[in-house]
Formats: sequence, structure tokens, C-alpha cells
Amino acid sequence: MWNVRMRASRLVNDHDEKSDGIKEVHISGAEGIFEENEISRAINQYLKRSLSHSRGAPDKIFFTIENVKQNPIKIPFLTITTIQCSTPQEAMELATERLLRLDIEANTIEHALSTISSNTTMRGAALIKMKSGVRADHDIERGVRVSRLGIDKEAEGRLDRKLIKLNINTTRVKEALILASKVAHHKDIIAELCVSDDPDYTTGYMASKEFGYLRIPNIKNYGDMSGGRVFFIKEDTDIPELINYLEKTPAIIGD
Ligand code: WAQ
Ligand code: MG
Repeated sequence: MWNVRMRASRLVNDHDEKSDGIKEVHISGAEGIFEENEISRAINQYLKRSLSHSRGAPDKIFFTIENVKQNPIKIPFLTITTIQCSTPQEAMELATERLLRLDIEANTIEHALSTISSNTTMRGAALIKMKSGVRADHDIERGVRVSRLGIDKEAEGRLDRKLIKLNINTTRVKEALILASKVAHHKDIIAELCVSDDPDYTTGYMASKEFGYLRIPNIKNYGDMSGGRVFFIKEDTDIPELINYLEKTPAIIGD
């Protein structure tokens, strides 16, 4: 099996002194685990995606194609629910209510919501401790990128049929469900909150072992360039072990 990763970015003028007047903005990223004969199709799809992205045109696109040596672990899909929600305000209230039920501190939730609605987007996720609200990942501008994850081919057929019935059979939903399922599976992850940084995609989600994958429509306004992911973690999490799991442990999601 092979892990194919893409990330696209663009250099822009920046008025912040620290950055020498220029900074790299993240446009898009994608990745999956594939059989050798699927690599070129994956690259083509990712290339198309990066060149016609709603966040703008990239001036640099990186591809990494890496052989996966370790046997992937098998992880079940989270259950999918779409809740009714019509405004970002309501979305934040709905998410907050559930995060509180998972014993996450109110201040931590506030910190997380401001991280996600900031205009300086990361290409990875922020790890935030559930009680103290302390940011536990080291590269604050980048975050932790979940990697080495794929979908079981037979389970994908069944998932497709289910998503077609729900009228949400898109690559985006599938990729988000795969990522959320890998993330939620770890013992130290309490919950994830996600808002796309694409200005034309306004449905986000909250995921956890307890509530599954909860889709939240209208979590942000159309045209809004902000977005991001936060993983709420246990206070005493072994951080290097968790980051290694998220970034390096190959996982195939199925049922
Ligand atoms: N690992 C960690 N964080 C990531 C990753 C990754 N592999 N990929 C993206 N992110 C972070 C990063 O900060 C992005 O700015 C942010 O998430 C949003 O990424 O059910 O499209 O790819 O309808 O824009 C979810 C809802 C869509 C799907 C999520 O996110 C549904 C989405 P995007
Ligand atoms: Mg995006």
C-alpha cells in the first residue's frame, strides 16, 4: 500500500514584521492510502483539486508518495447524524452544549472556537487539553496533520450506498468521516470540532466516541475564509505518543 499526500500553498504579502513581508498561505491538502495501481488516479484527482480550489490558485504544490510498510490497523466508521442548524451562532451553541456534556471546560471551548474562527488558518489541527485549555502541539502555525489513513474498499461500497440515501455522497464527506474516525478512535481524544476553511463550504462537524460524527450545517457564513480543526484531549495525554498515532500509524477505516 502507498500513502499519497498533496499540499498546495501560495506566497502572499504580509504586513507582519516577523515574516519579512511575505508568508505562505495554505490552499488545500489531501491524502489517502492506495494500492499501487491506484496511485496515478489519486495524484490526478488531487492535482485537479489543488488547481481549482475555492481558496485561490496555488503557486506551489507538493506531492509525497510513500510506501506504507507497517500493517494498517482497522478502525470502524463513526455513525453519521446531521443535526438541524441554521446559523453560525446556533452551531456554536449546539457544539458547546455537547462539548460540555463530554466534561470539556467552558473556557477551553471558548479558546477552541476562537482558534477555529481565526483568519490565520493552519494546515493541521490544534491539540487542546480539555480542562486547562493548554495548546499541546508544538508548531502552533502548522498544527498536527493526521496522515496515513484510508478506506476499506468493500466497506466503501456500503458507505456509498448509505451516503447516497442521505444525499451526501461526496469525496469531502467521505474524507472527513475517515479522518474523524481515525482521530476519535484514540483513547486520549475526547472530541473533535471541524470547520472547513473553504469559503464555499459551510457544513462542519463535531465528532466523538459518544456522539459519533455529528454534521452541523451553517457552522459558518458563505464566503468566510476562516476554519480549522481542534482535537480536545485528556489532560494527562502522552503527547508524543498521540502525535505519532495521528501522523504515522497507518489506519484503514471500515465497518
Ligand atoms: N489533519 C489535521 N488537520 C487537517 C487535515 C489533516 N489531515 N486536513 C485539514 N485539516 C484542518 C486544517 O486546519 C484545515 O484548515 C481545516 O482542517 C479544514 O480542512 O460532513 O472540508 O479540508 O459535510 O477545508 C467537513 C464536513 C468538511 C463534511 C471539512 O475541511 C460534511 C473540510 P478542510
Ligand atoms: Mg480546506
